[in-house]
Amino acid sequence: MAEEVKLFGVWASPFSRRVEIALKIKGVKYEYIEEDLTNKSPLLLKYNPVHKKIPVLVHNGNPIAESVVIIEYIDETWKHNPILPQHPYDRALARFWAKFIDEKCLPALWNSMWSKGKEREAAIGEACEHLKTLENELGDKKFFGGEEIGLVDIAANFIGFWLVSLQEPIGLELLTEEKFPKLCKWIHAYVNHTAIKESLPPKDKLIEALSARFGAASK
Ligand SMILES: N[C@@H](CCC(=O)N[C@@H](CS)C(=O)NCC(=O)O)C(=O)O
Repeated sequence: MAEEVKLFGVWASPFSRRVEIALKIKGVKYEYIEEDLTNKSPLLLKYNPVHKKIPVLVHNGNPIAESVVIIEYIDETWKHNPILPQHPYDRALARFWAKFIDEKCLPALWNSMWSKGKEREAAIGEACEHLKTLENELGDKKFFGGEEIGLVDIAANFIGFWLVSLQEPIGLELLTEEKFPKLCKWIHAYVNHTAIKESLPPKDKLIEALSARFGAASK
């Protein structure tokens, strides 16, 4: 049966880009549908009635929401070029770190970028602590997944591209070579990986769009 794979996303979203990276790693062809989050389509609301968020992957008519859940689904459906490790313990560790990124790192990084005053100061302190934890977890590996990109690398795409693209233009000095040499080395390998390179948004357009939307809101 011919596969039907559709992705509802937003070009500037690190979450929909995560799914695109996973599909590219697997070499799965897909139809991409850009959503307007200010005017969500009836299809998005139908496919993700609980969260009403992108990304949503629709595979042969079956919708799947939440980026990490989608990546695991992709990995189980197309088994070549594995994204999660094979051993149950290693799989558990990969899920643990992906969860740490989503629940701890991303909120602190987001608030470091866009909140104000004392809240911003506190967020920067917290974000530094979390980045240190990730730096230690990465150690001397090329990727969090080892020699190849894995779940944790894909989950960390906000750090690998969004944070490093935006921090300087918005006057934030967070992820520096001096403080995080291993993460900086990882970022270099990450953005030069073929599947990643093909899945990242244009940097200038991203800076412009996010600064206009969230920078203005935080003033
Ligand atoms: N935990 C979700 C987060 C997805 C998410 O936050 N999507 C945002 C865009 S970046 C969204 O659709 N927001 C619409 C809304 O909140 O109304 C995932 O990993 O997929």
